[in-house]
Amino acid sequence: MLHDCPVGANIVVDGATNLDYPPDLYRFDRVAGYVEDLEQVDHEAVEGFRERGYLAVRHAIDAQAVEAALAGLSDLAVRADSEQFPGLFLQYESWVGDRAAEIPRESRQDNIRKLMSFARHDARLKAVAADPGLGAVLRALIGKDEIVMFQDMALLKPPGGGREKPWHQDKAFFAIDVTSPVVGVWIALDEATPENGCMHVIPGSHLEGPQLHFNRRDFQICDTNVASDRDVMVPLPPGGCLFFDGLIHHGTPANRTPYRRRALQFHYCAADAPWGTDGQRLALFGSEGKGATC
Ligand SMILES: O=C(O)CCC(=O)C(=O)O
Repeated sequence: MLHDCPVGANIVVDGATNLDYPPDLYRFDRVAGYVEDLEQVDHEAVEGFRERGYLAVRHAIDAQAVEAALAGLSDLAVRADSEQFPGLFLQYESWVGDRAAEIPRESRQDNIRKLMSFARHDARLKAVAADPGLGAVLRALIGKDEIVMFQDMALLKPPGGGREKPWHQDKAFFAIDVTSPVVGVWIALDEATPENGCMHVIPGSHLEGPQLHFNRRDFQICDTNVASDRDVMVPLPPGGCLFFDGLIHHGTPANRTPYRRRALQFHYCAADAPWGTDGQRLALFGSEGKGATC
């Protein structure tokens, strides 16, 4: 395991933009295989997930659910206000700096990078998290009948440089016992393309155990420790989804297009999964991750 992460290889200098990261950190020449819809997820697909650490489904939720989710997100972005929506968390893009209060409500959506803990505030978004078809696949992947969603977030990656999410493992952010299965589901609401920052994964990397993460552009795997030569991208149409293991190495490059790339991401575990302490998480994934959110 790498115990150091040279800052020079991870661009964090003052004045760096969202587009400043090593140009060869992501590969754009290999695309994941897919199953067409949730009903096609059979024993073989579940076995493939165990082996590769991910399962891509081209059509998971229908166009009506996508429209409803987008309307829910737009409403929340406009109305977000911590008194009205306790627990709702907004993270703005770096270009906003300390000017968040000056952004007109209608333009917030194109300046927000992340909106967290929304499901309890909007029935349209909650309906996606509770979709029975997604639930059936999640139960099969987790291997338990009783599962819980423990984190919900929307990743908006705005047009014109919405920032990269550097390579990471999601379990680096959760104090769940590291041996308990965690499955994330990432649902495209706009078409997710190589140009606007679709998901990238390293197949099989979930079997390699926890990796040290470092606070560089984010709490991330050191750029020099990423197996970019094994990178597979997962472009998706709106309504398509990616199920992925909580230990798989994954990331998304910046949005270099003038179009939105909005996605929902939910994390699930068994209802009886044991949770550990933050200290145990930091001991496995790196002490620089105190207070980090996925
Ligand atoms: O949608 C994105 O840009 C990145 C999502 C992701 O991998 C995460 O937040 O853990």
